[in-house]
Amino acid sequence: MMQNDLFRALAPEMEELAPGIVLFQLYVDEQKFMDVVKYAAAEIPFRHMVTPGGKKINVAGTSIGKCGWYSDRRGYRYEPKDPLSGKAWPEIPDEISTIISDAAAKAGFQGFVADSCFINRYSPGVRLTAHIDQDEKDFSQPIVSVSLGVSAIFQLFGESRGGKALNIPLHSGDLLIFGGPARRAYHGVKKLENAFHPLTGDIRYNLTFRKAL
Ligand code: MD6
Ligand code: FE
Repeated sequence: MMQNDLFRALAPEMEELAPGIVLFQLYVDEQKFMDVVKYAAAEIPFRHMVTPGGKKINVAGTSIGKCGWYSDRRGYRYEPKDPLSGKAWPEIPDEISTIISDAAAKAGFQGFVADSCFINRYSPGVRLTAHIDQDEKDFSQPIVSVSLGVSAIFQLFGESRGGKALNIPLHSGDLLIFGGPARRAYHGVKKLENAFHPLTGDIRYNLTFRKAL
């Protein structure tokens, strides 16, 4: 038996870590989601966008779905097509969409159907500064995150950026539901350590499934 299988058999399937924050450890088939990352990047490669203020975003991103999260001098928004290539974002595969909706339902978010998935790519040393995801229309809808490759520490703050964070280690195959009162909380990811994972080398990927429209 693989170590992950043993762990999966012993650990609870899901655990509420804070109101609206539900962690499913080693929940997804990593290869299946890695294939999604490759399929996305083959169509529209990862790139470093810039903030409206003109700062380069160190986490590289791409999207799949009916729309994709985008940032440039014109602001943060969801775009129906990649503004750079003019191409539509590749679709979210049905099988993937079902896995995400099922997990959301188990955590109490029945009827969640993602219309967008933003994919983040972290190299060693890269961190994600504290932010709130607020470009989506309906905050009663959760965001569902899937992590792949090198582990990272996800930090949940509260109504402000500072203060003490709840530190949540996210490992390859973990799925995190981010909804309810936590949906408007500041959160970020600590600097990625220089480590090796057989699936991704020194990289961490994170896929966030949203209902944006
Ligand atoms: C990451 N995740 O884990 C970044 N946002 O790399 C996020 O920023 C995030 O995981 C909203 C909801 C869930 C998330
Ligand atoms: Fe976020």
